[in-house]
Amino acid sequence: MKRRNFLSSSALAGLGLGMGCKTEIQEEKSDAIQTDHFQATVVSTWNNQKANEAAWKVIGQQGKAIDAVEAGVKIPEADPNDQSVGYGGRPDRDGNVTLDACIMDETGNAGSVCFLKNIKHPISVARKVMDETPHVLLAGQGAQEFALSKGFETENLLTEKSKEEWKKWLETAEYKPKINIELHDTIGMLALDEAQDLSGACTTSGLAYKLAGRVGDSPIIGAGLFVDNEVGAATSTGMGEAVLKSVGSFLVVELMRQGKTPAEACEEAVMRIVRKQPNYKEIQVGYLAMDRAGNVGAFAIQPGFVYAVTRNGNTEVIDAKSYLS
Ligand code: SD4
Repeated sequence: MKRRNFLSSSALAGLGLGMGCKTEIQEEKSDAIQTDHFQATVVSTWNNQKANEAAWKVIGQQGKAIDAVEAGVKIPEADPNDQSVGYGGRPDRDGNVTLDACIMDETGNAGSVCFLKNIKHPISVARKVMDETPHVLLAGQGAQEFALSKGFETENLLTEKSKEEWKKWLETAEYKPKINIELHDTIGMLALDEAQDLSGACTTSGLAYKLAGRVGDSPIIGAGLFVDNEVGAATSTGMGEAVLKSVGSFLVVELMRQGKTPAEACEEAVMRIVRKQPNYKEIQVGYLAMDRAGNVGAFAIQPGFVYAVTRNGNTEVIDAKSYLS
């Protein structure tokens, strides 16, 4: 068929006018995973109980998952003692704290920022990118200018503690990210609300002492986070390069679409790294996933990855299984 004919007939079909039959969209079989029941749930990477509690405040009052995940991850973003996220995050090797974050809602809308400096809540800037621009990802100076135009204020995010540690690191300046230490505490959060809608958020200061300009998986839709309301959602933590190279969170969701449980999907996505990336023994990657019924699963390369699950207002911290022991 010539392109123009194809376009006009598909446009007609799109309007349902083609042959008096269903539209193409209606004809396409939905691959939504069927659920008899579901349970509103909040999950997040690492021991982020306080973040879960903040998210649950929204979910428990019949609020939306998208508002819950934003409220949740803002807790570690504002916490100076969390040195992997927001204020207090460890800097790059030039001493600049640069932040990455993304957010995705039940409709598939997404917003993200990367290489953002001096703004405490990158997740809220990402939300504004999603809600108030036609774009998905804003970077660096442009992201900061956008944030300022939306009323965010600049502030110094480098705390004395992170500054001192960075100065100590400069004495040797050996760049070897340490498993579960420097790769610890990035928050990826997934929430399922009482309307059975899923959303997710992910926010980080990235790898400590990274090269200036380095961006990891956390702000990249499909890598650090992916949400498909018909199937489930996934997020990651650890060595972002390994996740980027395998489009990890998208992979986890697609594996759930094919019938794997959240735990099985996370394990298979980890195995993809183990099979294809020769340095897997030296790195950590953890995946966390939830299906649209609220079932949760996780898997990591190395031991030590934990995640927090909240249901009915009660939070439990669980050890993820891992490939290496
Ligand atoms: C990154 N995935 O920038 C992040 C780091 C991380 O806990 O997860 N830290 O690669």
